[in-house]
Formats: sequence, C-alpha cells, structure tokens
Amino acid sequence: MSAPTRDTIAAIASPPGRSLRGILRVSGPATFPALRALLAPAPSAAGASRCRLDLGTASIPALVLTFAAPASYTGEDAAEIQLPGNPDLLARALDALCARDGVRPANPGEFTARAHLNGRLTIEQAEGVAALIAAQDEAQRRAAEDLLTGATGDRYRDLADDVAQTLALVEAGIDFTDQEDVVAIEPAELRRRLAASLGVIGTLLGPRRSESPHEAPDIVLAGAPNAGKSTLFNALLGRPRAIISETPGATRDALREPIDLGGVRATLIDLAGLDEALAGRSPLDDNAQRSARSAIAAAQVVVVCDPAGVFDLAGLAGPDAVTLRVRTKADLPGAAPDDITEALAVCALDGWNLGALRRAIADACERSHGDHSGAVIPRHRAALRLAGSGIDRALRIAGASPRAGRVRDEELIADALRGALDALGAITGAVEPDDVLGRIFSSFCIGK
Ligand SMILES: Nc1nc2c(ncn2[C@@H]2O[C@H](COP(=O)(O)OP(=O)(O)O)[C@@H](O)[C@H]2O)c(=O)[nH]1
Ligand SMILES: [Mg+2]
Repeated sequence: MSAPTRDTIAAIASPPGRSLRGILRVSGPATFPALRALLAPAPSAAGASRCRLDLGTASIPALVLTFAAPASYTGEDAAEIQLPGNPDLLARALDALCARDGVRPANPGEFTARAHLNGRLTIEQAEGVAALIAAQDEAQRRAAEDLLTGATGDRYRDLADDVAQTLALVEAGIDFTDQEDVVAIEPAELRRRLAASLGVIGTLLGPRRSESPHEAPDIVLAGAPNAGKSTLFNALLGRPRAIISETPGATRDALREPIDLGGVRATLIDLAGLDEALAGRSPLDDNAQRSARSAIAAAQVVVVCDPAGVFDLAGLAGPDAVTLRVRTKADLPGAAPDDITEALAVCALDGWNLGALRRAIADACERSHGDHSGAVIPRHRAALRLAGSGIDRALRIAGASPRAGRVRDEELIADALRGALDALGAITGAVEPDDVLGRIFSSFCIGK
C-alpha cells in the first residue's frame, strides 16, 4: 500500500456480466500515452471524446472521459473508457491497456487508495466510499454520506483535539512538578474534561441493549437449493469447507464455522436449501429442512441468497434478526436491476463485491446487538471503544485526586490518554500503520 504510485493502474469498473455499457478505469502517468496508442482519434486531455478502440482484430466504438492531474478522483491523470458491456470485450480491452508500458491491473480499492495517498480523500472519506457501496438501508447510506462529506471525520477530529488538549494540560503539570504554585489543570476541571470526552464517545457509539460482553452472533446463509450458499460460505471463510454441487440438495447438515469480519467475530452457518417440495420425501430431507428452519429462526443475522435477489423467507427469521438480501451469481445475467433494489450483488466464484458483503454483514452483526444503527462502521466502533476505555481509565485514576490543587499520578493519566489518542488517530488517519491501510482498501472491489 505504501508503494510509490508511479505505475499506472487499470481495471474493469462495471459489475461482471453483460450490460448496456461497461467501464474501464485507468489512472497514473502512463494514462494518456496508453490512450493515444489504443484510441483513434486521440481523446482530448480533459473532457469527453468519441473514439474507436483498436483491439487488433476489431475496432470498437468508445466514449472516453479524461481527467488531467490533479483534477481527477485519484489526483492523477485518469480516464474512464465506456465500451459495449460485453465481458469478453472488456477483458480484451483491459489486456490491451495492461500490455502498454507501465500499465498493470489494479488491486482492490487501489483507485481510492491513491485518492487518499494523493490527499484527495481522508481515510474516513475513503471508508465512506466502501460503506456507501455496502449500505443496506437509509440509515447506513446517510452514515456513509456523512463519512464521505467529512462530517463524521470532523466529529472524530474535534474529539481527538479535546483529548490532545487534556493530555497537554496533564503533561504541563508533569513538566512543572517542582514548581508547587504552577497548576496547569485542577483535578475537578480534569475530571470534567474527561467525562465530557467520554460523553461524546457514548453519543457516537449510540445506545447499547446490554452492557454484557457481546456473544458471537449467528449468521445463517438462507435460500433455495442451488442458490450458491455453500460457495459463498467457502468464499467468505476463505477456505473450502462446504461441499459445492450442481445437483441441488448437497448440503444437509448445518455447518458452523467461526469467522472474523474485520474485527467483528461471529459464527457463519451454511444450511440446507429451503424447499417445500422436499417435505416428506425422506427422513433425512425432513430433518435437514427442520434444522435449517430452526437455525434461521435462532440467527441474529440472516443472509438471504438468491441469484434473482427476490427469495422470500416467509417470516422464518426471528423478530429481532437483521436480514440482508444478496444477489448471488452476479456474473450470470439475472433479474432486471429494477426488481432487486435492496440486494447486494456478489460473485462467489471470482470474489466480486465480497469485500462489500463482509462489511455489510459486520454492520448487521453490530446492529443485531442493538448498537446504534449502522452509523459507526465496525473499525471506527472498535477504535472508539478502545479510546473510551483509555479515557475511562484516566478518569478513574484522576478520581483519587482531591477537588483542587495538584493532580496526582499525572504520568499514569497521561499514559492512558496517549493510548486513547492513538486509538482515535487510527480512525482519522493521523496514525496510519500499513496494515490498517491494507485492511481498509482490501475490502474494496477492484475498480474502486
Ligand atoms: N456462475 C456462478 N456459479 C455459481 C456461483 N456460486 C455458486 N455457483 C454454482 O452454483 C451451483 C450451486 O452452488 P452451491 O454453493 O452448492 O449452492 P447451494 O445449494 O445454495 O449451497 C454450483 O454448481 C456452483 O458452482 C457464482 O457466483 N457464479
Ligand atoms: Mg449447499
């Protein structure tokens, strides 16, 4: 992720499968030389041009949008090439681009990573892009937009500024420890500041149903036989655990596996496909149907899998369960987009959009705990909790000081506050360990 961005990246940015238009995205210094080599007439330096793309054996009509650095999404020279939405054609056009000097296929999230590294997006805005793709309802969409506009980032930065100022006051006390008459901050004022910061964190995290530690929620994959549940199960786990079969009815026993979704721990469960026609056919099938229904009824998160995106659970899920609609096998031509408004399209075979699905499931797990509805993404929630526990520790230590005079144990308080600041810094990007960056952008889809 910290590699220099001197090479030029290219990717197919439209969803897999056939469509009216497909989009190739290119970004980096070799963008314009590559375009000039493949397109005639050469596109203008900024704006829209109608050209033809030369693929050796064929010449294809292309609409090309060009953006000169720094006025582009990534901050680099960049272009979008619109072609007829034929997967084979798009793959050949991508190959032709990547055959040019200095051009290579993009990694997941790499366009947005560059936008961040070039100062076009803050780290939380970049996460807003991913959150918007994964958003499942209006509250999550609004939260993602708050991330994108920077409104959420401003709130985190104000909080971090307050904590940093408290820390500075405590540290000033340590520096003047031999001057009894210099008091940078009185204990009562320190406690007020710490309590105020804790209040802000509490508001950001939202109400909790219980204070008990979270149990790993159950996530079931539900749907008809052959919907692609077992394939998705394996793809989410990252290892072949369930049997995949073209013949419907391959999965009979529920499979339960622990899964870590970017810090959110849960149990992922693959079930037999629901099928009325199987009732009474054999004791084994009866059993599988019954256990699938009871697992769905008990689950906190139900992922409804259907290549058409319309499968009806018929009230099988529990009243408090969070339901996610997933359009499986998105690489195949499926239902018309109008019919599948709320379904997240994924392809478990090539992993397309699985990052967005992992995020959506992690958010659903958080919501199933009664945490504030999706307004805080899981990575931020974890960091806020960590910051909160540091400030809470500082507050407990400060509680041992009398109301007025000197604060006792200033070093311990400062240490707890430094931990809290580090946690907040990891949200706002002040601290950017490579692995945080890597984790954020690897959950994007290619072309974003
Ligand atoms: N084209 C395509 N086929 C898929 C995808 N996911 C699963 N399949 C195929 O669909 C069939 C049924 O898959 P499986 O996971 O066993 O479905 P389940 O019965 O719902 O568990 C198998 O032949 C899979 O290879 C996908 O994303 N794209
Ligand atoms: Mg199966």
